Amino acid sequence: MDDKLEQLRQQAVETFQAAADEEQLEQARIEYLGRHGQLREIMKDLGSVSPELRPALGKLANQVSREVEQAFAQRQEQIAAQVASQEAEAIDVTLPGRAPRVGKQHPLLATLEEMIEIFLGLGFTVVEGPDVENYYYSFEALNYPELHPAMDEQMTFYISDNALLRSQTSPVQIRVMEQQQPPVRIVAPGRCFRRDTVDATHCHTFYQLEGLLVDEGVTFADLKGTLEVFAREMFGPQCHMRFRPDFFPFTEPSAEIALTCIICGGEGCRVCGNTGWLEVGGSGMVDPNVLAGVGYDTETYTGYAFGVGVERLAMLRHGIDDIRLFYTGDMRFLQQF
Ligand code: 2NL
Repeated sequence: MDDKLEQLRQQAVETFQAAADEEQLEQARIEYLGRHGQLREIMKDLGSVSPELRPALGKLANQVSREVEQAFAQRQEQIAAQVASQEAEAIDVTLPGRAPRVGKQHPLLATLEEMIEIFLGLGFTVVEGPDVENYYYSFEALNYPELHPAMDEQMTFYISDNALLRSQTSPVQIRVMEQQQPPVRIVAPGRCFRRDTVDATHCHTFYQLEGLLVDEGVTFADLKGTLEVFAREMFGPQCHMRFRPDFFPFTEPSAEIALTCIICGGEGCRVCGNTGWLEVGGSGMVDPNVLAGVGYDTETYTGYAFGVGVERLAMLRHGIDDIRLFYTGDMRFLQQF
């Protein structure tokens, strides 16, 4: 009887521990602890044991019974915990997928790259330079007179007496000319800064694309022809450029550049103020003083230059009426492109 109980204890504990799931555990419970289970069977035999041996055997039987029940309860807990953690980790493959948020190019940069692409096709190379410039490259090399309002703190951000945020990308082009003799055929894209009051069409920080071509025999006709090609490439064959006299210290003669209003096709509308034209920048023949300043022979070389506002073109391209939308980072605006 002792041996039987001992054997039962061992077998039952092992079987419970080996049960892989609730079903196997239940089978084992019926086998050992059930109403017709092995433990009950042995207990029944207890009645036929002699009275002297009965108390000791009874005690052992109770102890075995407790241990076997404990082993069952322990395994039951373990399996329950396993099931719970599996359920928590379960992946419902029938759920619709979560689309990852994919970023895309900002409309301003997309416009700038489109512009650059056109000038690359026309044989220009791209040059870049620092946002922070000194007085010489910002004004002196560009033939500004000694006291010009553009140099005033009212219009330019100064970091120190001789360090300021560039208000156009021309300094980059001056640096290139200092480094090489003509022919020069470059575009200089980049961020520029002016102390403008922010409104629907002005921002203190904006993008500009400047172009410069210096060679023998360059004329104003080359400038007009090149920009006309640019306008058509950018906005289609119906788009043309208009040149009107203007003034810049660094070009002579100078011309304002306007595009056929692409909103109304030149008919006249609210956006173009009924003129059929939209101003997008300035241009002209590089002033001989600028060429001489970088050491070019002004008897041999002439050049043209232009500067176009990137925001202006992006606004026209997409029919955007407020420049500030480019800079607020509002996803509702950006997701439209
Ligand atoms: C505008 C006007 C312009 C230039 C930029 C230039 C550069 C050099 C020499 C001469 Cl290195 N000119 N750049 C010329 C004419 C106009 O920009 O309204 N920009 C938005």
